[in-house]
Amino acid sequence: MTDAGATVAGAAPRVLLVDPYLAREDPMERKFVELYPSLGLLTLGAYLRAQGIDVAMTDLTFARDIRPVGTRLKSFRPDVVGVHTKTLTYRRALEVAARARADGAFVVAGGPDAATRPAEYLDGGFDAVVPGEGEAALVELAHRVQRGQVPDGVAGVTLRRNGRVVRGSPRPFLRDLDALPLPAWDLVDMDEYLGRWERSTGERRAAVLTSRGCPFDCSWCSKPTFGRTFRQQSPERVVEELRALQERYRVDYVRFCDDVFGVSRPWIDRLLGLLEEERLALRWECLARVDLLKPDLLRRMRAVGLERVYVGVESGSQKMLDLMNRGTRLAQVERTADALRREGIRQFWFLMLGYPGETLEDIEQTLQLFRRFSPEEYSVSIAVPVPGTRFYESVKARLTGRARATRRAGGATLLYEAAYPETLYRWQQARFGLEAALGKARARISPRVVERIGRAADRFHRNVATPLLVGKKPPARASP
Ligand code: B12
Ligand code: SF4
Repeated sequence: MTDAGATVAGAAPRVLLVDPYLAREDPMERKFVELYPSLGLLTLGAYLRAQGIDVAMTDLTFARDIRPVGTRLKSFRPDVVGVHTKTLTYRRALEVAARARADGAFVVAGGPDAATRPAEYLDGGFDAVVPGEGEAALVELAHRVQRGQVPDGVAGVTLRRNGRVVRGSPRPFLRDLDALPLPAWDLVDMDEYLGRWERSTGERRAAVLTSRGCPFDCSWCSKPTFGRTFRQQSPERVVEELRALQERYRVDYVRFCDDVFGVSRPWIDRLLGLLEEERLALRWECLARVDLLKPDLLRRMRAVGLERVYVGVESGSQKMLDLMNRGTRLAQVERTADALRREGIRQFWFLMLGYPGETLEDIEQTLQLFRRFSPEEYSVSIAVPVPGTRFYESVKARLTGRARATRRAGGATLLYEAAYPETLYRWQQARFGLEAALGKARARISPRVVERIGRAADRFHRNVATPLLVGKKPPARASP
């Protein structure tokens, strides 16, 4: 916890930002989640400050419970408490709201979860929700609240009036991301974040965002905050942020957190050129699309420190990629996977099972693709129909009624009546697990032994597991 933003005299509104994510409560934290402070809140904090607002932040990431919020409420006495929301932290966010309201603060929620279900946050104790981009909306709201006015009619703010949910008119997105100040890193305990990274990897890692939104349109993707808009900072502004992280915090590894990194080729060419000139000696990783990662680009990226790429491969069946409206081709997946291997860049594949239209044969194609390229890391999840997406609309009459995928299940819960029972998908997930283990074993034991184990597993899958879980044999062509 930090005490940045302590009381300053004057008439400026006082805003306390809260991240209600407690790492110790998150069963997946140790396995999957990489700890970085919320860039949304750090940017909001910097923007509010630049507008003359007094800002403090309570980041619960390393806390034991929400008590630090109470302490900060007493010392800072904010007019407004702004809480960042993710589905995972829903309950904690409501607790924070109750605590802050008890102290007389106006409580507002923002972030991806509140954006998808504002009414539930209003019913749960929040005074208002900012479902979209937060900067300008929060500034106006804070001034209104500080003057003792109800912030209804403020563009981009949703609240309840006489029992009805009232949405302010949409607020235009910020046009120039370069105009945003650098994130207010001092609002959180950067030493704790960086120290943890240093202890576990030897690197001082930080997250950086170069753009907002994504221009692509995958059918299952939920984009409640920025929709299909896409804006990016100039490469010069990105380098300024990287330099600041190096100079102030000795950061030597960066995760670019953009939904898709390097959407525009001229933009990425310019950034790589600057990184070459500046010789920042940073290593980095990003998430990108196989259609954008051309081999010559990967070579240049590698030369300026790219270590790892997350790629949304999703399926080994072109039919499924088309149904998902991914806009990618299997040939691009193959070309990219080959080029990544050649350049010595780690690849992390995202794969998805259970999307409507998928047959056992499609799943088999995905497994075969995985077997061929053996990515260093991967995640294979069961498709989650998120409200507001075309996928959700297409299956909403077939929802199983089981709430959202639980955290512990980690994408292993089937939320709608798909082609096969949940156990079949779980079994298929286990097959990918075995495949990954065999891929790693190839370096240590004879490839012939590895192949034999793979073939035995395939036979078991075909002759025992599939009939047992699906109730019938898969078509002959589905068999490898
Ligand atoms: C980078 C990223 C990460 C990084 C860093 C997370 C971090 N600490 O910031 C890592 C990889 C660690 C990560 C982890 C997880 N993530 Co993540 N992540 C993202 C990603 C790609 C970008 C987040 C970001 O920086 N956005 C840019 C900033 C500027 O936007 P923003 O945070 O939304 O904030 C703006 C507005 O929402 C609003 N706002 C936000 N908070 C508030 C608060 C107030 C009071 C107001 C007024 C406004 C406001 O104003 C901000 C500025 O305009 C998003 C997808 C996306 N495009 O947002 C997913 C996303 C946020 N992650 C998601 C998830 C599920 C997770 C995990 C739970 C996944 C997991 N594997 O376990 C963990 C949770 C970890 C945690 N600490 O909470 C989901 C959340 C969905 C949901 N409904 O909850 C998203 C939306 C992806 C998705 N589509 O599924 N994530
Ligand atoms: S899945 Fe990725 S590429 Fe597709 S729309 Fe969503 S953010 Fe964009």
